[in-house]
Formats: sequence, structure tokens, C-alpha cells
Amino acid sequence: FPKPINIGELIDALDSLTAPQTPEPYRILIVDDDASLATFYSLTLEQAGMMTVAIADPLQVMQPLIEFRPDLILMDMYMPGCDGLELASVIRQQPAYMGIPIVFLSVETDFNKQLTAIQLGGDDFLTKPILPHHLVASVMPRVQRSRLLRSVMVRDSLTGLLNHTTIKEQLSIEVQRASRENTTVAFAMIDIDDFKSVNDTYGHLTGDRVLKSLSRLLQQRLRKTDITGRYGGEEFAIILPHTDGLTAVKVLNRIREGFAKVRQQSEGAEFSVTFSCGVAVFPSVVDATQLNEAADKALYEAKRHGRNKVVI
Ligand code: GH3
Ligand code: MG
Ligand code: MG
Ligand code: MG
Repeated sequence: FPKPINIGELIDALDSLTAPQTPEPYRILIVDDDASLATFYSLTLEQAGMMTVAIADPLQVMQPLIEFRPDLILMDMYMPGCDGLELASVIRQQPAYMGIPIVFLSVETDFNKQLTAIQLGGDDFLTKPILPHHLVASVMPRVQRSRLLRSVMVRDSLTGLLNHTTIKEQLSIEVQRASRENTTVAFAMIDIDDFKSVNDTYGHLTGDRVLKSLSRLLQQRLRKTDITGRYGGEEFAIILPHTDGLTAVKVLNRIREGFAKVRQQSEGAEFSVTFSCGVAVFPSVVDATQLNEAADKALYEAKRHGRNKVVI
């Protein structure tokens, strides 16, 4: 007998098909003191569809690590001031960069030195000069695996949104950027109202589906530049770059109204769910930690004043 269709499973399957997948180009950071070689690697990898940033000074590796977020580092071994091996072990010591593949590229032909490079955390060793197709063939599979691994590590498995750790990292990054660019960034925290009773009444699976429906709505309604994460159980966080408080409240109120209108379903029963939201804005609130606290406090006020509200 054919299995009866389970609507819930069907919705989940459709969800996974329609989940937004923006195939961003792979990002490669090139560290080589020889500018013309670095340009050659850049052009080769870009021709293969990748994005590159090249730096000549190994001591400046931190900034592009944070901002460019490379999927792989292509590193020269011998550079003035600091050698590639030291640099690789420094990078590897930081939990956030432990997993980035590092591929060495050097004129070094001594097998033992190549071995040392790999023991110190290099993922591969390529010898200069290298042919373009050899470079691409070495980089591509590593970078694909790295991207896959990263997407699993930074995302929440139920909703596909960024997880708690990642959204917090992103908030610091966006606050720093806003500070440099002299602009505003809004931070919003959302908490579903009376979610415990949704679980108690309709069961956990239905609860999970409500979480997914909110996550889908957020992704549909927000701009591409906004950053959305699942903060914890039934809490979500949104970073709205270049947005002032008034605009953020307007946007979130529209989403709040939209969510309240969604007809949630569970085995024939229909019900609706609401959320409360707290908003805080940089630079009125001076840093990421305090943004977090202020948004949380505003959220608490929204709950206290009857829920289904956005408070700034
Ligand atoms: P309030 O309006 O004050 O926020 O009330 P609430 O019931 O939403 O808040 P409370 O913190 O009492 O309960 C949150 C509930 O969320 C309890 C927990 O079982 C449920 N929850 C947390 N994570 C998940 C999840 O991943 N799936 C499901 N289905 N439920 C979850
Ligand atoms: Mg060199
Ligand atoms: Mg909560
Ligand atoms: Mg709640």
C-alpha cells in the first residue's frame, strides 16, 4: 500500500526545497609578498568563479580574516617579517579559524620542510611555479568542503537561520562597521508569545513548524542585507544595518502583523500565534553587548505591556 501523505512531512519537504539558497562565490584569501604572483593566483581563481583578496603583508592577515571571511587561505611560505608556517599556527590557534583550509604555495622542494608545513596545520602543499588548472583543481574540492562544513557550523538546524554564536559575532562586526562608516544599526529580539501553550496544546512537532513558519516569514520580509538568527528556543534576533529606530520599528511591526495573520494548522485545527519584539539602535546604545541588553529589556517591556508588540 502507498504510504498516506502526511501534510506536515510534505510541508517540511517543500520547505527544504524552497529554502533560500544564495550560492555565494567561494572566497579565497591569498597571502604572498610577491604582488605579481598574487595577481596571477587571483586572476586564475577568479576566472574559475571564486572571489579573492590578496595581501602582501602577512602581519595584516587578521582584518581580512574577520571581514572577508575566506573559505580557504592560499599562503606563501617565505615572506619578509613572518613566515607562512608561523602564521598558519597562529591562525589555527583561534577557534573561529581552526577549520579554514590553509594551502601552502612555495618554491620549497625539500620534502621534510613540506611535511613540517602540513604538520603545523597546512592542508596541502603546492610547489611553485603552478599551472592554473592545477591550482584550481587543488583549491576547488577543499573550498567546497570547507563551505559545507561552515554552513553546518554557523546555522541552526531546525530553521536554517544563523545560530546564537554566529549572530552575536555578526552583531559585533556590524557595530564596528557602523562605527567606522558613521551610520546606524538596529538590533531586534523576537520572542514568540505563549509558545509553551502551543506545544502543550498541539504538540512539539507543530511547535517546530511554527518556528519554521516564523523563520520563513522573516527571510521573506527582510532585506537581503539584514541578518537573521535563531537566538534560542523560540527567540530570534535580527540585525538591520543602516537602519534607524523608527524604520526598524515600522519594519518589525509589519512583520508582527503578518505573522499574527498566518493561519497555523495542526491536524485540522487552525490557530494563530503572535510574537513580541524589543529593538535597540547603535549608536544611541554604544556597543554590541549593550545593544543586546537594551533589546532584551525592550522585549521584556513588550511582554509586560500585553505581548504582540514592538517596543524600542
Ligand atoms: P512568553 O509569552 O512569556 O514568552 O511565554 P512562552 O510560553 O513563550 O515562554 P516560556 O519561556 O515559558 O516557554 C518557551 C517554550 O518554548 C518552552 C519550550 O518548550 C519551547 N521551546 C523551546 N525550544 C523549542 C523548540 O525547538 N521546539 C519547540 N516545539 N518548542 C520549543
Ligand atoms: Mg615569498
Ligand atoms: Mg523565551
Ligand atoms: Mg516566549
